[in-house]
Amino acid sequence: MLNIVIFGAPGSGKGTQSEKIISKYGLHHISTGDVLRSEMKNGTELGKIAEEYIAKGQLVPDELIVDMLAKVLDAKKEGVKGVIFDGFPRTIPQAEALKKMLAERGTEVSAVIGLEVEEAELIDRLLKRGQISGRSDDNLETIKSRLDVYHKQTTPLKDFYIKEKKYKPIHGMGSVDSIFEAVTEAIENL
Ligand code: B4P
Repeated sequence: MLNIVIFGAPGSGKGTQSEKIISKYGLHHISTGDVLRSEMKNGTELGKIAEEYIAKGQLVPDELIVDMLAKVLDAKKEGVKGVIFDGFPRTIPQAEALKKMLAERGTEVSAVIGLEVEEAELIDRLLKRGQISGRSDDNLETIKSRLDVYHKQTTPLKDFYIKEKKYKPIHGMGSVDSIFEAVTEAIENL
């Protein structure tokens, strides 16, 4: 199984590069952001709770995310070659939960692709997306709190995965295709 975690700040290109990885390697895509947005659209109990956190740029509590992820993982199609985790894990407890969940299913994280992008570029991309996405979190105030949350709660994961020898840094500036070339090279070298 090829299990890839795509890691990076909001706006670093996780969703964008995930789409390309899926087409090339036939992996199953799990984006916690997409699942949460679908729950919000359907007005579920989880969606209502998530909406409050997302609109403020905060992370949805770990226990809700971990339960949600376990269900999505078990619902995936049989026979897939692996999974791409997009936007998960975002905290150390989530990373520990993922390790345990995968070990229980006889597998593990193969690599963590870290998209490294300068802050000004992140803000620029998200503001641009905000003009068309209609997302409640793509406005300047919420983007700033998302970046703050990212620095405080998510960046410690980089060291977690460096210690596990799984972290592959990728220069995430430039064209989508040139970044994908670097991503592909990292995957081919696993
Ligand atoms: P996500 O949906 O994961 O949103 P994101 O971090 O903003 O990343 P996204 O994938 O959308 O952006 P991308 O970088 O691809 O999460 C949304 C919220 O849900 C979180 O803030 C949190 O509240 C909650 N949540 C999700 N997962 C959670 C978890 N595990 N735990 C707790 N809470 C959770 O792209 C951004 C833009 O840049 C796009 O418009 C794209 O077109 C553009 N772009 C990409 N690459 C580019 C390039 N090379 N050049 C120019 N533009 C580029």
